Amino acid sequence: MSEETDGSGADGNRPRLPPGQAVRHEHKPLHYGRVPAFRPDRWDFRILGATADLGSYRWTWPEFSRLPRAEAVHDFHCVMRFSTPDVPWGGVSSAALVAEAPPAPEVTHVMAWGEYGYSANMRLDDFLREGVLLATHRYGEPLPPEHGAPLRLVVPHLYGWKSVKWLRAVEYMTADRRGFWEERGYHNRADPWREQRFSYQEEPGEGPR
Ligand SMILES: Nc1nc2c(c(=O)[nH]1)N[C@H]1C(S)=C(S)[C@@H](COP(=O)(O)O)O[C@H]1N2
Ligand SMILES: [Mo]
Repeated sequence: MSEETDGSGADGNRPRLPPGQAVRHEHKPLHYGRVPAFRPDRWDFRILGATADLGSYRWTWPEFSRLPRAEAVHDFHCVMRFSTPDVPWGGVSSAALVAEAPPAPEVTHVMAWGEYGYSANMRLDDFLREGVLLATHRYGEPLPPEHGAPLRLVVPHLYGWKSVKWLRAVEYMTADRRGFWEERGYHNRADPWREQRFSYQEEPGEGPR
């Protein structure tokens, strides 16, 4: 499991699961809306917003497939109170991608954009956390369509809704803005170790107004 998460006890004896979670091994797909079809000739991935050179960046599927590869094994925590232990992912690390498309110094947050306008916001340091992947593979196989093919974000130290499936863009932002579920009552930060499930739990400074 990830050792990167916040909330470890001072004694280091952190429980295996965040509070209020139960193990579920099957990792049944969970999402809002339809599963989009992947058309490689029409697919692209973009980095938009406040880049250092003010331009936007675009990768076709063959171009994205040539980026340096990374692998990581993480527990996956859904806000619906189940956790799937030890999911192996393969893809491109967020750090490797950001190195190709540097953000302006003012960038504090990113918005991850999926197909059909699904989105999730997070702090830049959460996006760049060790272990965060733009994943193309899971359990050594290409992602199944319902789990986000061809590309999904994996942010294992935050609740699962931040791990945007069918990822198409990352927007660099100079201020925080709520994504799809964050606008609908879910917590802006979503740290499972602090049980940050709902927006009413937000402390001052944990979310935009
Ligand atoms: N595009 C998109 N990504 C999404 C979702 C969604 O509805 N749409 N649901 C999120 C939620 S709530 C969870 S728990 C995970 C589930 O990932 P899985 O279906 O691969 O288990 O995907 C996340 N990514
Ligand atoms: Mo979820």
